[in-house]
Formats: sequence, C-alpha cells, structure tokens
Amino acid sequence: MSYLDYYQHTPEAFDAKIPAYFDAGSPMETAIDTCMRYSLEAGGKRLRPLLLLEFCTAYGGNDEAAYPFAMAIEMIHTYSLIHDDLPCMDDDKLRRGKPTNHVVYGEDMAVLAGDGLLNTAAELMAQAAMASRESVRALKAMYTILKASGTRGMILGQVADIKMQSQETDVTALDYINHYKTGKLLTAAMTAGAVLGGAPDDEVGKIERIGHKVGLLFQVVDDLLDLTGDVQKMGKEVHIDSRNDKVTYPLLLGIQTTQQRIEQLRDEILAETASLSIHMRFFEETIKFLTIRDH
Ligand code: GRG
Repeated sequence: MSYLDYYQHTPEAFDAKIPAYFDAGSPMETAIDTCMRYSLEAGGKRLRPLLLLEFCTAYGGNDEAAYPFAMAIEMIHTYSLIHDDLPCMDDDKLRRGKPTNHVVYGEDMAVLAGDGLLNTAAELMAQAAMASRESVRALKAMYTILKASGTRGMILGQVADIKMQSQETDVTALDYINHYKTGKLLTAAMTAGAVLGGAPDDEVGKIERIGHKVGLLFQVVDDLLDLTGDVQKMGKEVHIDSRNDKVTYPLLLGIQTTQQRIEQLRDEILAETASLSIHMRFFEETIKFLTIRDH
C-alpha cells in the first residue's frame, strides 16, 4: 500500500466504526449521543488514531485490539476542540468545516458533549482492558492517554495558555504551553500505541522524546497556518491567534525563522526515528506531511 492510500484508508476505516459506538440510528440513541457524534463525525485528520495504530502494529500488535484506544484518543481530542471553541475560550464558529458544536446545539449541550466524550473514552478503554488478554498493557495505555489529557497534560497546557498569554511570552514560555497543550496527547498516541504493541520500556522512552518534538512541530506549523492558511482547506477560521491577541511562533520569530525551526524539528525527528529498533513504515511520511500540510 502506498502512503497516500494508507493516509486515506486509515481515517476512512476509523470513521466507519464511529456509529457503532453511539447506538447510532437506533431507539437507544439519545440527544447527547447525537451531539457528541456531530463533532466526532465532522472529520479531521484523525492524526492521533493514525499514530496510535501505526505504533501498535509496528511493534507487532493487533490493530483491532487497539481500536478502542484509537477511538478514545480521538474522542478526547474532539472534546478538547469542542471546549476550546466555546465563547468562554476561543469563541470559534467553524470547526472541521462545520459550525461549531455550541453554535448548533447551544453552549449547555456543547459543554456536556465534551464531558460525555471524555467519559465515554475512559469507559471504552476500561472495557477494552477488562476484555484484553494483555490487560496490563491495556491499562498502561489507558493510563498514558488519561494522564496526557489531564491536569499534568493537555489541561495544564490550556491553563498555561490562558494565564501566560496576557504576560510577556517568549519562545521558552510558548514551547512550555505547547509541550503540554498539544504535545502531550500527540505523544500519548505514539507511546500508548507502542505499549499496546508490546514495545520494551526503553523504546517507549525514546518514542516519548520523539513525540515531544512531533508536538512542537505540529504546533509551530499550526501557528504558521493560522497566519497563512486558507479557511476552506483548514475547515476552521484563520487569523484566530491575532484576533485573540495570542503570541505565536511567527509573531516571535518571523516567518523565515519559524520555517527553519519546522525543518530542524523534522530532521531531528527523522534522525531519532531511524534509531528505533523497528522500521516505521509510514511514520516518516506522516512527519514529512506534517511539515508541508495545508490543513
Ligand atoms: C477542560 C474546559 C476545558 C477545556 C479543555 C484542553 C483544551 C480545552 C483545549 C486544548 C486543545 C487544543 C485546542 C489544542 C491545540 C491543538 C491543536 C492544534 C488542535 C487541532 O488539531 P488537529 O489539527 O485537528 O489535529 P483535526 O480537526 O484535524 O483533528
């Protein structure tokens, strides 16, 4: 399979599994199911599931057994986007090419849909761990994902973003925010996948260090896209950062130096990936894609 086929096929296969997790279309489907499903099914790159499944299979794991974890991490990511778009946060009207959750269902339901996705993610992982023949690995993957999204992970990053943006922010402070806000969950996708696949601890440690750089790379590109991207391709509003007076890499470093940082991070990630004990068939292509993405 070529990388392009893989990059198209995996999200499609992932999307096809979503309705089954929500009693979709059955009399059991409730208002909160519909509201959660709206944002989850709206699309997106499915980058976190893609990474989790690839790291799991690269270490010899079974992707069917990893699916509940891939679904859970995308649910957590989607909850963070729903909450991030709320009027009390970034107040965004467009996400994944559609009106944001609170615009369609109201703020009260959007808060609950975010909460519901987080809760459902934890339920799915616990259920998978109970049913697994490798329950210790499954519990470790669950812990990795929940910790990365919690108050020592993504939520800490969001708090730092809120508190620090009003102060003098330099590149070190911005790296700190993004390490937690964006990097922790992306890293968890990679390490939880590796754990599920049976990677040894020292290898998981190496992947964690690579993941931190992937998170930074992703966010530096995201900052640049907010400035230079196209609203149609992005499926979300652009120039949000300047509207919200947010400090970004292009603002601090200028566009040229930001571009150089992207290339440096890409090269470091590729070099460190080459030192892993297994060959990551598509990960290198994903990294190259992330440096030139337009959405
Ligand atoms: C707990 C009240 C409360 C809110 C949580 C933690 C949080 C809100 C928000 C942080 C999440 C956030 C917006 C991180 C930024 C990361 C980022 C650039 C997300 C966009 O990810 P993509 O490009 O999106 O992978 P798609 O739509 O492709 O999945």
